[in-house]
Amino acid sequence: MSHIRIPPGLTELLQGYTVQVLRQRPPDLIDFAVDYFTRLREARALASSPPATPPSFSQDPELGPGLEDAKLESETDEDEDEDLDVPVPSRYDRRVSVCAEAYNPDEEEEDTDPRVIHPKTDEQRCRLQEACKDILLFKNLDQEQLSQVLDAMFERAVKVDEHVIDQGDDGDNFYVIERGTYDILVTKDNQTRSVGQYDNRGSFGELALMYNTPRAATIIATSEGSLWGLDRVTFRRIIVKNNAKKRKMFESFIESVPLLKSLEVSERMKIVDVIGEKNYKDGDRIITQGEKADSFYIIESGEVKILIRSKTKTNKDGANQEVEIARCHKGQYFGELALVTNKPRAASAYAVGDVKCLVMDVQAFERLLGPCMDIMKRNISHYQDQLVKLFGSSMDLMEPGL
Ligand code: 1OR
Ligand code: 1OR
Repeated sequence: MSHIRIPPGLTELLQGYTVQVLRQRPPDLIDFAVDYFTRLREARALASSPPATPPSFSQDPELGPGLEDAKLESETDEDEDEDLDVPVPSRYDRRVSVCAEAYNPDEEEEDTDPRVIHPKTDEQRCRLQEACKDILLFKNLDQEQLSQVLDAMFERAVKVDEHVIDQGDDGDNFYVIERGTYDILVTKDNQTRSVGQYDNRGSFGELALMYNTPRAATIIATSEGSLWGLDRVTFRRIIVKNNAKKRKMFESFIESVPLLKSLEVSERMKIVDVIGEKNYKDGDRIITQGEKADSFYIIESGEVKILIRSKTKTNKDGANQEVEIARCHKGQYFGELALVTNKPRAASAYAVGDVKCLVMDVQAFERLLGPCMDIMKRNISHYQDQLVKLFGSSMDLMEPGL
C-alpha cells in the first residue's frame, strides 16, 4: 500500500499560523503569512545555538514527587517533539509562539503553544461529553482546561481483538472509553495474565504519560468499540500540570487518612495523581445497593449514611424499605467491599448534607491500595459482628454479600 507522507512539522506549522490568524484576525492573510513566516525563520536561526544545559529525561517510575515535578518542568520546555500520529507542537513551533507573542504585546501572559484541535460534529461533541462526564482525571480541571482537552480529543473505532496498547511501548495517547469491553493483560516473568476488564466505561493509558514510563499493561478490545484519544502533549500540558495543583490541594488531607498511613509518601502522591473529587448534595445517592461496582470513596468533608434494604418491610410503592446501618465521616472510606469481594454493592450510600469525596477507580484501587488491603479486610470481617450488635440475630436485611 502506498501512503502520502506528510512532512514532519507541516501540520504544526500550519496549525501555528492558523492559531495566530484566529487570534489576531489580520486584514490581509498573505501579508500576515509573509511576516509570520519571516519572523519564524529568524527565530529558528536564533534558536539553532544549543541550550546551555540539555534537559534530562528520566525514566524512573519511582521518583519522589519533588523530583517528578522538576523533571516535568524541563520536559515541558524542550522534550515534546516526538513522532506521534496526532498533531504535536514541536520545538520549532514553540518559537512560533514566542515570536508571535511579540507581535501582540497587549495579549495577557498565557500559554501560547499551538493547540491540538480535532474538529467535531455536534453529535460527536455530545457523545464525547457524555463519555467524559465521569472521568476522574478531568474532575479538577477548570472550564477552559476542560474545553481544551475536549477540543483535542479524537475518535478511534476499535475492532475485536485489536491491541489498543501494548505493554512496554512508549505512551502516545490517553483513552476514554465510549463503548466496548477491553481486557487488561500484564506480562511478568514471561507469563501473561488477565488482571481486569473495562466494561463500557472508564479510561486507561494515563500512567505512561504521567510518569514517562513504558506502558504498564496491554489493553485488548474484546468487543467492537469506540474510544476517545487525547494526545500525550495535551495530556501533559493540562492534566499533568493540574496534578501539581492537586498534590498541593490534597496532600495534607491524604496524609491524614488513617487507612493510607502505612503507605510511603510517593505511594500517597500516586493516589493523588489519579483521584478525582466529586461533590454531592444532601440526599444524593452515591452508591446503589445491587449495582456493579467500579469506584472507591474517601470522605473529604461531610457525612455519608449507609443503608441496606429490608427483606420484609416495604414502602407504599412496594419497594423494600431501607434501614440505616452505618455512618461514615471525614477521613473514612466506603465502597471497598464490592471491589474486594468482586460482588455487587452490598448497601447504598447517601450524602447527609453537602459531601465531598475523593474517588478512585477499581484499577487504581487494586494497583495502589494493595498495602492497605489487610486493614480493609479486617474491617470487613467486623461488619458481620456490627450487624449482629445493631439488629440482634433477627436480621431481615437483604443479603449484603459479606
Ligand atoms: P499505561 O499508560 O501504562 C497501560 O498503559 C494502561 O493500563 C495503564 O496506563 C493503566 O491505565 C491501565 N497496572 C498497570 N496499568 C493498568 C492496570 C494495572 N490496570 C489498568 N491499567 N493493574 C491492574 C489493576 C486492576 C495492576 C496489575 C499488577
Ligand atoms: P460496597 O462496595 O458494598 C456499599 O458498597 C458500602 O457500604 C460497602 O462497600 C461498605 O463500604 C459500606 N455491610 C456492608 N457494607 C457496609 C457496611 C456493612 N457498613 C458499611 N458499609 N455492615 C454490615 C451490614 C450488612 C456494617 C454494619 C455496621
